[in-house]
Amino acid sequence: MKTHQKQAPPLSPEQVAQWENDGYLLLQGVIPESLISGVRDRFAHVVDGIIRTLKENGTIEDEGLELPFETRLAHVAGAHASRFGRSWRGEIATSEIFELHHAPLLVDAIGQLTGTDVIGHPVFNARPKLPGQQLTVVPWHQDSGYFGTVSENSLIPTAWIPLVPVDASNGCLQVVAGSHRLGVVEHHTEEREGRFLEVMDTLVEDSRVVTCPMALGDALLFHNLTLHRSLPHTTSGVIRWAIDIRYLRDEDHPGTIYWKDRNFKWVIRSQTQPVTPLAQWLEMW
Ligand SMILES: O=C(O)CCC(=O)C(=O)O
Repeated sequence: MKTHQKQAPPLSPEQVAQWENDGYLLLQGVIPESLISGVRDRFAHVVDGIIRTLKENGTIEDEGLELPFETRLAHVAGAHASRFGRSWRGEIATSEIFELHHAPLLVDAIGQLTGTDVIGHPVFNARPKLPGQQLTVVPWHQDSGYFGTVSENSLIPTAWIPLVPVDASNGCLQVVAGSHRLGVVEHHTEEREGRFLEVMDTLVEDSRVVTCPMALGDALLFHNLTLHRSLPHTTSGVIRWAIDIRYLRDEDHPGTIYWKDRNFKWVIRSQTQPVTPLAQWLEMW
């Protein structure tokens, strides 16, 4: 007689409770090495283009071709790197980022937390944080601060994935546990170089601030209402490379997508809807 073994859910009851109570969850070792190296290669390609542009317009002499991915942009482009922006999206909308959204253990976890088909969200960013760079120090905010109050009842989990090991000295994230219960709070545009949206410090309960050091292969999940920020990069040398991708509970509002009018939906895992193939996803960009 054939028996059907019930598959154990990917997240333990304790992990689900932590997500529900605290609005964030650190998943260790869920991103395969092959996906990380694919994304690193893609970013290295973008860095190559930046450095070639700087060389062609006479800003730099030495292209640093022998330097590793972790340091090349900082060593070669240094002070000029900020002019290429604080986060990249169009440049990295490629098969590697599509595949990263499909990392099986991540997709399992997202499916369990949303309780629906796994839907991709259109907003993702690659963020090189250079040593000492102010432009990329992201202040306290909720992602729904950007997506607007239409997203207040939506579930838009972010997976923040570092491409180098991170800790408090090189710009890891901090979250405020339980802040996802606050609703969308008021944000204003910061005075600093980044001009990011920021919430007043008075809304941040110090005793609930959690610093999140992470290893390669980890993903930090946080709710669209969870207050979070990234710390300054105070060491020298290695750039803090990270990527943030997002998912959406099926049928929820994705929020006001401020950078483009593209409320498109793409399906990552479903029993009932056709999943979006790579070619179609690439066309969305
Ligand atoms: O990577 C960072 O420095 C900030 C990330 C962030 O704020 C986000 O993913 O919403």
